[in-house]
Amino acid sequence: MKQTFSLSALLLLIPALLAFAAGAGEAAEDSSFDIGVFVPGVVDGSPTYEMLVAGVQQAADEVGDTTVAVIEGGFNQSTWEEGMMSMAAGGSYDLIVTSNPSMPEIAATVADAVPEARFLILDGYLSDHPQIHTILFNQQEQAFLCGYFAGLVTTSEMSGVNEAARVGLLAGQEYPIMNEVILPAYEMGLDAIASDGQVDFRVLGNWYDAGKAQEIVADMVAQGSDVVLTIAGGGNQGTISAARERGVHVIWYDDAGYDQGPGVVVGSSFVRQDVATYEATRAAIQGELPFGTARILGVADEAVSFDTEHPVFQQNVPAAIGAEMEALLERMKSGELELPMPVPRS
Ligand code: RBF
Repeated sequence: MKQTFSLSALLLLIPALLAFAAGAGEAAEDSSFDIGVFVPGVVDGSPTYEMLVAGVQQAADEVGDTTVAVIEGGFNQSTWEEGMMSMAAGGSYDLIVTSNPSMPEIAATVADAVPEARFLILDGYLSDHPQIHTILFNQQEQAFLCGYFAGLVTTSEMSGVNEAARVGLLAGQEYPIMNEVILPAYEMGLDAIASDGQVDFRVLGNWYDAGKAQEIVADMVAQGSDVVLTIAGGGNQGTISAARERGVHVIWYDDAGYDQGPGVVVGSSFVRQDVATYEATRAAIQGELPFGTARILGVADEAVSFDTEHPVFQQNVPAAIGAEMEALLERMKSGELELPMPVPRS
């Protein structure tokens, strides 16, 4: 059973719910295992959240006697802590699942107020809270793969490619992992192919405005970018439109996004957020998730990769570039090229 709620209705209930916080453990008393998924944003258009919900749902379907409620927190980030608090204090959920690097800190505050609550957080890191388990992906590897691919494209004979080794990165917003890991690793990957390469880094300012994304990317192309990595949620559709109009190329990030814009999205890294969520949710239902610990998964765990097998990739990208990407993945898997994910600061 799956239900989707909006956050605003829940927020009205917070004072009453907090009064009953002591009863939060009661969810465990009925026979079903009840899961609440808190989506910090909206599901549609953000591959990271689509995979989160799919992973939880798959675990629930397989194990049985499990309910799933999806609550979309929306784009006003200042309301997320209240939203999580109302979910936890209501005591209806045996497990709250959420995702993004800002959520561990929010969940820790909520967990301290509601000691019975348990949290599984994807795409975040917190190693020492006894009510929280986190799973982070090695974005140093992932963004390096994208930068390396951008370098191969911008120095290729592919259509729409100019002389300058200039490539783009559009981010929904700035945050520590974006500024300190993704952007530098993307630059490092580009540098490995084109030492004179340059990254044009732009920020959309939200995770939904495809119209504004289209304008920004059009300007990036006018300034010489011939391939753009897009990490902007619903804004990604604007990146695709601008690139299609101007005959340049897009790199997708969280899931294998070739079908989003066949022929425009020419390369895609991906993380197995769906698989990691599925496995961890299943473990939680079975009482086996190690709360109080944090994991980082990467290329060697087959949790981060670059999809060179999709027919759209093979049609649009010269075979030599595909071979270079496969060789790079091999070097990462074997440990010849080590790109450890820095443990994020809180
Ligand atoms: N990524 C999305 O695709 N959609 C979002 O709505 C979204 N919201 C975010 C909000 C915050 C506060 C932060 C720190 C990150 C957000 N991300 C979002 C980025 C996401 O966590 C992840 O870094 C990227 O998807 C790259 O893997």
